[in-house]
Amino acid sequence: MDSATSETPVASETRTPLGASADNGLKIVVVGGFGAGKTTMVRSVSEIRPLNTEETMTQAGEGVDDLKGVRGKTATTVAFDFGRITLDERNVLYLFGAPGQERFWFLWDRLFSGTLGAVVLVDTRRIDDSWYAIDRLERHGTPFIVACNDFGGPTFTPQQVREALDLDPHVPLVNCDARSRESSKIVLITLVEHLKELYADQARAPRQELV
Ligand SMILES: Nc1nc2c(ncn2[C@@H]2O[C@H](COP(=O)(O)OP(=O)(O)OP(=O)(O)O)[C@@H](O)[C@H]2O)c(=O)[nH]1
Ligand SMILES: [Mg+2]
Repeated sequence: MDSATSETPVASETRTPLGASADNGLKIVVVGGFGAGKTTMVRSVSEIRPLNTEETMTQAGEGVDDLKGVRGKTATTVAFDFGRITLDERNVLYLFGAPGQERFWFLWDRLFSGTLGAVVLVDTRRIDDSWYAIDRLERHGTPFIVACNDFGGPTFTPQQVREALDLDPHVPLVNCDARSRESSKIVLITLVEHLKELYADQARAPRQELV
């Protein structure tokens, strides 16, 4: 198999060194169905050259990998993607993109460990492919937001997407284009804001007295 894309240049030509005052690293994972755009998002938003573990898809995967809806895809993530984005002077997000194919799902538990929150990327042409990711995150107790990646397919109202995914009303839902750095940044900011609110709510919640 050819090792594909760790040499692929990032969107920004300049590399940003990690600031000396950055002392708070937050681990975020990008999950979702096969070919939903996870690698694309990590790649477009990372300020360092991202690590991608993509391999060329070969005939050996035929009959194993479900290529429905992703014909023409030539590479797939076989371990994880890794990138970094500085939020402010102190806070840095470390981004991990999960592999989307079922045969690599066993890696997800490891990826979730120590994760503060997750982005579920959804291709609305294949909404059902997102159920597994949402289910795993809910079971793991990892907070998440949902981002519908723009593949130019039919558009659905937020309400339709929420119903199809059976989403809790408190889970933020946004549209994005994973190829765009700005759009991907908005997704990550939405997640960070959501996490802040969750932690603020937890801090406000009355403590249960021990009897
Ligand atoms: N039109 C469009 N194409 C996109 C977008 N995001 C990703 N793609 C394309 O969709 C294909 C799959 O993207 P990947 O980033 O490899 O998807 P992935 O979720 O990492 O795939 P796996 O790791 O194999 O599960 C690539 O050819 C991308 O160029 C998007 O927002 N719009
Ligand atoms: Mg990938």
